[in-house]
Amino acid sequence: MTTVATVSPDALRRTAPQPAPVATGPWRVEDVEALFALPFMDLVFRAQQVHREHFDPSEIQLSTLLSIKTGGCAEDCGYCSQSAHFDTGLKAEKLMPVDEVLEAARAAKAQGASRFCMGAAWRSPKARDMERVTTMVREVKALGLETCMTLGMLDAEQANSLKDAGLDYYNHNLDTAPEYYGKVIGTRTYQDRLDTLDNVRSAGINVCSGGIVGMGETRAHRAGLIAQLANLEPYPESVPINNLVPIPGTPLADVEPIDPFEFVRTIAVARITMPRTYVRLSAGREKMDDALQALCLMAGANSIFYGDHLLTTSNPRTGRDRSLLERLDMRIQGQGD
Ligand code: SAM
Ligand code: DTB
Ligand code: SF4
Repeated sequence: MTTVATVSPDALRRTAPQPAPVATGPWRVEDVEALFALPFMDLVFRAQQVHREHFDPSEIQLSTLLSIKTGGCAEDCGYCSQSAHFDTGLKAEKLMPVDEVLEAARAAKAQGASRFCMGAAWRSPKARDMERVTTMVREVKALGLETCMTLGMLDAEQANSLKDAGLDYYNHNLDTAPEYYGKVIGTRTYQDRLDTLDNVRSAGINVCSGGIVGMGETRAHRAGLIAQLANLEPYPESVPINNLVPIPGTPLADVEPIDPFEFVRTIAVARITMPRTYVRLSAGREKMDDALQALCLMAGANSIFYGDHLLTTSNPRTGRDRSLLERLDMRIQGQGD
C-alpha cells in the first residue's frame, strides 16, 4: 500500500501567511509610512496584486515630452536646470512656433507615443501666450495624440481655455511633502500648487501630479507627498514619480542619491494608495539599469516618458526602451497586440 503524504493545515498557514489588512483612504501619513515599512517582498507583492486588479500588468503607456519654452524661469525650484536663479549653463529659448511643435509631435507619434506632453519654463502663462498654446493643443490633438501641458500655475480662466482647446491632461507636481517643500522652493507656496490642481480639476481636465524623490528628504517626507496626492478628491489620473536628476549649479547638485530600493518602495506605495492611477516612472531612468526598471514596473509603474530627451536632460534612447519592453513582453497602450 502506498502512503500519501498529507500536509497539515498548520504547515500550509506557515507557507502562505495572510497579509495584514491594508488601510484605505483617506490616508494618514503614518498609514503610508507603515506601507513603506513593510518587508520589501511583501510590499512589491501587494503593489503587484493591486496593479493586477485594475490594469493589464503587461501593458504600458508611453508619453513623449517636448520643452516648448526653455530656461530663464523666474521660479527658484532648487532641482531645476531652468531657473534663472542658478547658473546651470542652460541657454534660454523663446516659446516655440506651432509648426516646430507639430513636427516633434508627428515624430513622437511615429515612434509609438500615445500622449504628447508640452512643458514651458514659466511661473504661469501670460495672457499673450495663451493663444499660441491653445493652438498647439488643438493641432496636436488633430494628429490623433492625447495632449498634456505643464506651464506652471493656472488660474480658473486659463484652465478653462485649455479645456476648450481640448487639453486632455495638465501636469503640475506637488514635488514633495508640505514639511520639506520650503527647503526646495521659495517663490511659490504649496497652497499655490493645490489651487492650480483645483482649477485644472474644476475645468474638467485630467490631473497629472506627482513629485521628485532623492532630494535629501526623509522617508516620512516621501510618505507625506504620497498622502497628499492620494487624498486629493479624486486622486490624480496620472502620478509621475521622478528620481532627481542632479543638475550642476543648482542647490541640489550634490545631494546623496536615494537607495534604488527605496525608489521602488515609493512606486509601490503610490500604486497601493492610488490603485487606478497611471504611475509614471519618470525622470532618472537613464541612470537605472534594466533590472531596476523591471522592478519598478513590477511594483506598479505602468507609464514612462519615451523619447531621447526629457525637457533639458536626456532619457534612455528609444531603441533601448523598445528592446527593454520587448524583453519584458510588454505591450504599448494604444498599439493593439
Ligand atoms: N515650469 C512648470 C512647473 O514647474 O510647473 C513646468 C515644468 S517643470 C520642469 C515640471 C516638473 O519637472 C517639476 O515640477 C519637477 O517635478 C520635474 N523636474 C524638474 N527638474 C527635475 C530634475 N532635475 N529632476 C527630476 N525632476 C525634475
Ligand atoms: C514630470 O513629472 N517630469 C517631467 C514632466 N513632468 C514635465 C519633467 C522631468 C524633467 C527632468 C529634468 C529636465 O529634463 O529638465
Ligand atoms: Fe521654473 Fe518649472 Fe523649473 Fe520651477 S520647475 S524653475 S517653475 S521650469
